[in-house]
Amino acid sequence: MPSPSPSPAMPAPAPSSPATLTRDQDYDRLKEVKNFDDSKIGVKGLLDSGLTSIPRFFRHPPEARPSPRQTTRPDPKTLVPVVDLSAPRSDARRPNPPRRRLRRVSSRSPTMGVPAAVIRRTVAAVKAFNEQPTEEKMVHYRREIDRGITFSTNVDLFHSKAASWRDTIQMRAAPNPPIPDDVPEAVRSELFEWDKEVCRVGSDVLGLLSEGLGVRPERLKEMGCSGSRTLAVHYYPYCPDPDLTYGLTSHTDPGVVTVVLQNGVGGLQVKYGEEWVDVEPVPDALVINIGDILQDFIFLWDAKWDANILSEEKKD
Ligand SMILES: O=C(O)CCC(=O)C(=O)O
Repeated sequence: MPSPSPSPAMPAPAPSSPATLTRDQDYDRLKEVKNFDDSKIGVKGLLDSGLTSIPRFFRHPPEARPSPRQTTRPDPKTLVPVVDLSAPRSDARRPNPPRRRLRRVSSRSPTMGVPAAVIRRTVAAVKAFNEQPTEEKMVHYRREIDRGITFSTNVDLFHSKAASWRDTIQMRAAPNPPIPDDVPEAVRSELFEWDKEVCRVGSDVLGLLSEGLGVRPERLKEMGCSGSRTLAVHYYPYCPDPDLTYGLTSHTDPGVVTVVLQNGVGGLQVKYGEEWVDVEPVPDALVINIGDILQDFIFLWDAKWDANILSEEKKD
């Protein structure tokens, strides 16, 4: 249940009344960010403290704010193909597909084999964790990843120009998972269970992508693409000023592939040319995002690795 009670350690985020925004030289952003981080209450705690407008350090500059919704956007269902991975598969090697279109794929029910009950349990546990009273949750707030698990507001809080409206549990799941006792009890079994499913889905997807690239299904895995996994569990609380900030700013993912469970929540967008296009949630589907490493592999493969990869294939 959401906690209506203010946190005992509530910082004094700059009230966002116009009076506090008059003189830039009076504004110490770093101090405000540090006060907030030291309070350990997170974005949800700020909201529960009763604030009605977001603190200044969450406000993005006018030129970088979400633009008003456009009406003539390409159909995201065409842009982000929905692929039913539960359909029977042929063992035949797929011919080289148009590779540059492999930007994002997703699948329909059954969610790449992830049982609906696992999805329900994971989402419920994450919600319960984030919506527990601030005082109980703040004991888990830490941004050092030494134990393989963090819970904080924005990993880049001290580096970004403007903060984003979300709290995140980050768990390094492989190759060195945290010891279970370091994972908050409210999400412990669920995150490990989810990771097991994602590991299998990731392996499946890497197999399909390998085939799509014209090599053996095991090839990307053999190249070390499945060796490490990080779970980023975002919680986006209600935002009183959604036009002034983001839940998550524009980025590409640094890894190989990202498996995103949208939980039926809209707001995710993908860049298409110069436009940002909504990725409407599809019931029972996961979104697969191609990360930087895989994107680089695809380019390199095209540019100069083809010969090597294919001769490797012939040796097998
Ligand atoms: O929360 C989302 O919808 C997207 C998450 C994401 O893009 C990320 O964690 O890199």
